[in-house]
Amino acid sequence: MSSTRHAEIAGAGFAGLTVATALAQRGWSVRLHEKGTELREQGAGIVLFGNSLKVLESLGVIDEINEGSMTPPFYETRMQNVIVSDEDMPGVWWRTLTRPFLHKVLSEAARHAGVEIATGSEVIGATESGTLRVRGGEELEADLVVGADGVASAVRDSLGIRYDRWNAKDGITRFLVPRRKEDLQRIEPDTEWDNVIDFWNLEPRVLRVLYTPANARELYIALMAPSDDKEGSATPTINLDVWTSIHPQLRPVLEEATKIDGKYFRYQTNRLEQWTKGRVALIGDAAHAMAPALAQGGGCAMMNAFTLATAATAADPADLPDALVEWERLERPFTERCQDRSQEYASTRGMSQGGQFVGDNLETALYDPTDPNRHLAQV
Ligand code: FAD
Ligand code: 5PR
Repeated sequence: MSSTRHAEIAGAGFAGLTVATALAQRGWSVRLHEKGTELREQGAGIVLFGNSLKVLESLGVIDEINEGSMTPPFYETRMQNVIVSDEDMPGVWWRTLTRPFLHKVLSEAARHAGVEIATGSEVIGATESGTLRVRGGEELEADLVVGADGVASAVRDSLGIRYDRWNAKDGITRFLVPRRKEDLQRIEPDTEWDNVIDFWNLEPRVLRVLYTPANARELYIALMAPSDDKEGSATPTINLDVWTSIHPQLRPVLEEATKIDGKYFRYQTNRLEQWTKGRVALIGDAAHAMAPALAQGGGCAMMNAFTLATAATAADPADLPDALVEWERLERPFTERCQDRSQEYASTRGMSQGGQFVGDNLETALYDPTDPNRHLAQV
């Protein structure tokens, strides 16, 4: 009889790839189902903090991540183009990068760890006894089933797990464009164009540009507007006249954005009654979608993916359902406090006052999911 434990995972986003790799590295046989016909991430840029960077370090990919990412000198916040804060976050590990790059590094790590990746494989549900159902009728049995299938999770909904949902009034359209640093410098020579710059504008209308250099060549820009602003939320092509009328110094990169089809996303927070049922665990946006204000949705997805893998590995296979309940009890409060803080910022637009990377707001960024003693003070 083989003692190898087996996991079936739905969804090859940052959560699914992380848990798959961490389990395979711990001796599990792992199959990862992705409904897309190829493995790829369509998003633009992402900011990661120590909590997820520690996970990437433990997965053995941090050197590669470092080579393809950067730490901007400051996280700058401007209101009506006046600087209200420049934060260098002493003691906080943070990197900016592109999503396609992070996805590629994680996909390669998963393959290297021996994860079997099934693309074009759509999961339609799961059962608490530990089966995953795939479109076409296949029922796959596993010791552990993971729903990492995003905000519209079929695994979650098939188990009848209920949840509350909050939508913010604002939403965002995101692009990856060339840096155009020399052109920007010609327009505003005194600006440090390697900074993250959060260009807030509330009057005469709410139009905000979050400017995030992701490496030497690529810039992530996120254009935020209320969902009832037809011009500000226009896609697939942004309204260049409207955006340059408020942010004229960003013209070179806004022009680049007009060449790309954009998609407007509204912020959403989901709170589930439970993250686990029997042998099934939910992670990432399937379990805890959050507003992006503190840039921790992906970070929490990766840290919960990693701690799920370590908790499941430490468990006696017969007691896995209890171990999952205990994992949720210990880990969930950290994510929920982050969700609450992010939701509060999103609904008050409080980030426009700057200075947010201090005190309790850094709890998630400073959390170390790879430290086995992390709960000693809490339990
Ligand atoms: P997803 O990325 O949604 O991946 C789910 C995967 O499952 C996809 O590949 C999908 O195709 C697949 N799938 C779905 N259904 C099925 C099915 N039925 N069967 C098989 N496969 C399926 N986070 C940060 O940490 N830092 C940031 O700076 C940041 N910025 C953000 C900005 C915005 C505007 C938004 C909206 C979010 C931001 N986030 C950020 C959050 C982050 O993007 C998400 O939390 C993270 O990508 C969630 O990862 P996931 O793997 O859970 O889900
Ligand atoms: N931070 C990041 C981000 O992408 C967004 C926000 C904050 C990295 C939105 O895209 O506040 O909306 C935000």
